[in-house]
Amino acid sequence: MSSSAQPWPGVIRRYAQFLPVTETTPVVTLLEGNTPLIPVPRFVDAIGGKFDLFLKYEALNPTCSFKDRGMTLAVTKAKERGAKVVVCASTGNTSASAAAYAARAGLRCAVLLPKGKIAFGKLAQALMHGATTISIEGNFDEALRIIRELGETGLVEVVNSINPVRIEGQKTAAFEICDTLGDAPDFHFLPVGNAGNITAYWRGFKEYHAAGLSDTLPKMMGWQAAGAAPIVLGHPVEHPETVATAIRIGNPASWQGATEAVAESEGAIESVTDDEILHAYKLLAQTEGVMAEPASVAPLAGLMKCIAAGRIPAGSLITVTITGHGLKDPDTAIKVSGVTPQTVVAEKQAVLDAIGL
Ligand code: AN7
Repeated sequence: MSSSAQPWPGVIRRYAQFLPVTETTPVVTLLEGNTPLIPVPRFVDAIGGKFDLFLKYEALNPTCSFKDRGMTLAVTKAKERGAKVVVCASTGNTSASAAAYAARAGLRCAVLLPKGKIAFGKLAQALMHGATTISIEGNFDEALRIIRELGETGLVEVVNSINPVRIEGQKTAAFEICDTLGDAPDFHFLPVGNAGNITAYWRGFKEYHAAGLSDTLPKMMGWQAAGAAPIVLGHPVEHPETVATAIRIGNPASWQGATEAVAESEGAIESVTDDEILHAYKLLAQTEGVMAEPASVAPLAGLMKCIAAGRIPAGSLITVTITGHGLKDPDTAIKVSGVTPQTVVAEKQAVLDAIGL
């Protein structure tokens, strides 16, 4: 590092002017944000695209998902208010992030998870950071209902995105994209589960534009899994199902924010099947060396559909949020790779044979 370089201070200090903080706010940070915007030309070639595509690789946040941007602010504000216990419902990533930031802040944390539907890495994080980890015999939507009820008791601080500061923190990803590209992209693609992130990005792009820090606004393109697509269907889904457990949500809390983002930006929210998701999952990993969790590649599956339908003008600038790391869900990765390691004797010739040389 040269002597003039400033170390990255985390998203609250970097973007304080856009966030509900003051000089005396006790910032709880793991130096989240400043994630890379990775060009993926081999993937674009593989899907027959004629445009520039960049991945906002949020897997490189401290707990390996985009949730850290909102959680740094949610836990900071909880601490500022003197809360002792933070709670959330989660399909996995929010709980991992809440558990980590609560540990960092010295607060207690309790997380409610849909039993048996949490990717293994995410569960490991909640347990390892010392959160009280509770499996609900029900899905995410039922867990969130209980969290709302807990919030009303006044005993706990809710750090789900029904807490508005979560969305405020998450909008910083849109700022970073504009800072890196010098302007907003033409399209921004991302997965939609509880719909907080699409709401946050749209707010971020609009605020940067209003502040004169970007000249254009992107079309917001949100993607749900076909078995958990309430916004696409126009009604809640009682029993959501998808391999992309992160977005296995039937009644999104930020439904209205998502609908507004799409209407105002002239974008869309549509769905992709689990097969389409898993195809994009493997293709990205094998053409670019980028490993994403299944929910994170729903927008790439969606982009492939858009190309097939001729909806992407040649020369467009497109960004996609890769919301979580592929290592979060090692079981799905091993299953989808379709191979197992070969065992051979410990001899050079056996290894050459195995490689096919
Ligand atoms: C990897 O962790 O809802 O539409 O409880 O983990 O803002 O909900 C996770 C959501 C996309 C959807 N990609 O974002 C939770 C949770 C990944 C995610 C989403 C989630 P939102």
